[in-house]
Amino acid sequence: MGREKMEKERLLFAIRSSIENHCQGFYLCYQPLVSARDKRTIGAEALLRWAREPYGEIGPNEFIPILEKEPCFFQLGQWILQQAVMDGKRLIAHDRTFVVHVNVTIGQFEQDDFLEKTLKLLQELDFPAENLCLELTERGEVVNIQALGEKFDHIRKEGIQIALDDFGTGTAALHLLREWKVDRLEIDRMFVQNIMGNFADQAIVQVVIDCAKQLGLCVCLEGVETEEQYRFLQRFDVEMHQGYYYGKPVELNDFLEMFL
Ligand code: G
Ligand code: MN
Repeated sequence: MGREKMEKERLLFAIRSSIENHCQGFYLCYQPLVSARDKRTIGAEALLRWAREPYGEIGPNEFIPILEKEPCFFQLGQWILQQAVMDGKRLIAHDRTFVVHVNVTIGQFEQDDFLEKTLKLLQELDFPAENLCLELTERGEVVNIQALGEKFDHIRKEGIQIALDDFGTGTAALHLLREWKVDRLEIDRMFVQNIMGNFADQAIVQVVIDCAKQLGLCVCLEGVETEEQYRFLQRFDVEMHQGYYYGKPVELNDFLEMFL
């Protein structure tokens, strides 16, 4: 085994042990979701972090794609939801319409008892379903589109919102809008990054927004980084923005102080 691969294995071993040890070492950061019109913070996306010496702070992109197929991942997924809802209690205390966004993998959605467990959590923590939005990333392959669509229907019937994350980067993006009813679309930052100088990006973003509007979905533009982008993006009629221009992910106490 090469040195790099060995180090990766060691890191994954440490992360698995963390999960088995009541998810010690994991914590959540929150990034603001703002109203595109007045920059008011109207929600937050919970983003997972893991930190331990000597590895330092590790972001989810380094381990979720590898761990998400393993049984231990469901424990972590459940921990994330529980932690985000607990933190969410403090967030909605400042603003009753505040929405907490949590990333959920296809595998988690597909678990038979996912909805049941989520509703139990909301009930136990006395957290309104309307203040929770579950984001599905397009990264993974959806095997049974119809079954997942029915899952979404059940989830939404309970008042929980569903968002399609990183929209436009998957393999069947537009086709999924035909199959599923969801509440929000988050247009991936790859279309926003260079939008000011790129006519194709402008055209694509406009088409997706038009489509979302006709289907009655809320749209969020991801990855807004500068004042110039913010001004340029005003030409698009969307509800929400997210990006470093408004705020980077920070821990809950900092979030409360900085954005609410
Ligand atoms: O796709 P998703 O919504 O899960 O993306 C969240 C990720 O994107 C986080 O890792 C966050 O740090 C990153 N991110 C959020 N805003 C920006 C931004 O303005 N620029 C860049 N480069 N990354 C961002
Ligand atoms: Mn997300």
